[in-house]
Amino acid sequence: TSKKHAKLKRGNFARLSGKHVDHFQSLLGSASQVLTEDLDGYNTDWMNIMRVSKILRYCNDQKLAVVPQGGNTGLVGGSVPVFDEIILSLQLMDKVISIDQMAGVMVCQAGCILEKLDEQLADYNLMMPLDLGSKGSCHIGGNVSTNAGGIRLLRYGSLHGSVLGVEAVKADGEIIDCLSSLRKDNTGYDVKQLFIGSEGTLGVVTAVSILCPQRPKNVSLALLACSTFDDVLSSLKEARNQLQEILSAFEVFDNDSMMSNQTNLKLMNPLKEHNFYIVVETSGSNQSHDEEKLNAFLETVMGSEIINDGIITTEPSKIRILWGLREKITEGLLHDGYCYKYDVSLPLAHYYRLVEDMRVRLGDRATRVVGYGHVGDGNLHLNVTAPAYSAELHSLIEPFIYEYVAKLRGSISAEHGLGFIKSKYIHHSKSPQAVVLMKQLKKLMDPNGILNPYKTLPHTD
Ligand code: FAD
Ligand code: 2HG
Ligand code: ZN
Repeated sequence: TSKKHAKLKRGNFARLSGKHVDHFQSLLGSASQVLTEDLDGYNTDWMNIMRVSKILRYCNDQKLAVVPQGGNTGLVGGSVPVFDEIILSLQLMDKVISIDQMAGVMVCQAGCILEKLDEQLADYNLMMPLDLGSKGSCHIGGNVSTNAGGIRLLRYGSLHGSVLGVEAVKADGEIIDCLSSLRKDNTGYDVKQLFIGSEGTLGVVTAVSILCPQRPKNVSLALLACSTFDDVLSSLKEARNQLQEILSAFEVFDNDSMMSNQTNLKLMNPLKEHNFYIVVETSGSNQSHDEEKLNAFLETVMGSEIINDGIITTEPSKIRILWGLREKITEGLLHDGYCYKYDVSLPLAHYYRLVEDMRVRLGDRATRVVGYGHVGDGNLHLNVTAPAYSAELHSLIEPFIYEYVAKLRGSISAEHGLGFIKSKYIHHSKSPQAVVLMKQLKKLMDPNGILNPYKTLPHTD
């Protein structure tokens, strides 16, 4: 402490001795209630951003490379070292700084776990504006650094809109305090946006201010089944039209995904077998109004035979089980052995054609070629599984898939980022001029290139 406050004179207090500790122990009735060791968590306030700053300044001076790490749930190899980079974990920076119920704004440190934040917000009738299958492990700092999408983007938009402020540390240790909680602030360039989605290559995010929507009073979930992808699109159109402001998720998965759930995770399909399954969720504040809308939607899609089968529930435990069928696909596929993962944005008319074309291309070399994802946002997850990694299979998928997506002016990474494994394909989704500008920004903000090297930007050219 004397170092922390070099100019401050200690008051005329007694020094803590064994005698005092004994007394506290007798007052509290147990030795374990008086801590005299491992006090770092108590002695360091939430301002331990100063430590991040000092670490980075030192690493920059010494030219030591650093990988910022959150919950390590990223799917593109961005959160782990490629060689011997130092891992800077944000795990201990896990404090909520403030929750303003009236404004619906939460400020918290980067290492807070997404699901825990959402649980805390429930006490204020608020919720996190994003929800991902990895919510039990991923950090808000990781979410911001990857600009994570997930199942609520359809309703609440991307983090580029709901993140109101960011505090970040640059490679040289300089703290950039853009931790505003204002909805409107057009003063100069919106610097915080640089840290959203830049995968730890421009700075380490240490705190975030985020706009949190009102928590809905009623949630209903329908699992629907249909035979063609055109039926999926017709249902989406109808859901948008009839459910409007209460539509909170619209997700799709194909029968191959359902089969993987059944075989690999022993999850039961509550419906008869169909080619496609859709999860439609509504959330609102007036039960009878919400139910009336959902029922009218279901009558339309079932009456016109767009949808052939379905179940609907408002019971939280059943909602969780049904969501599990969609959210556990990633986990289930890993049981096949090796999984090649693609996360693309495509015009809806071409969304599922890519999966069909890939199936034809790979034939029986693949165990499964599955398609699922956030169809309401045009985001397809195409996963190919096989018993083990094969360079031959890999070369049949790539660069074919990236060229396919580029031709349709889609994105080769809709929500997972480029990380290490996709950085060299950036040109398929960004113009050469845009990539040059990105490199210039990187040079400006991290001249020694110590932050997450080999990630996001192509390192071969
Ligand atoms: P990490 O994996 O630790 O890091 C990811 C990247 O961010 C790395 O480049 C890392 O260097 C950087 N980073 C992490 N923290 C910081 C920080 N504080 N400052 C600077 N850089 C940092 N993603 C989606 O978008 N939508 C989904 O629906 C979705 N579902 C998923 C479901 C499952 C089962 C799994 C395993 C993953 C899913 N993901 C999804 C991917 C992943 O969960 C997200 O990318 C998430 O945002 C990563 O957060 P994290 O804290 O785990 O970050
Ligand atoms: C999801 O939406 C995730 O389930 C993971 O983004 C997708 O594993 C994948 O490819
Ligand atoms: Zn996803």
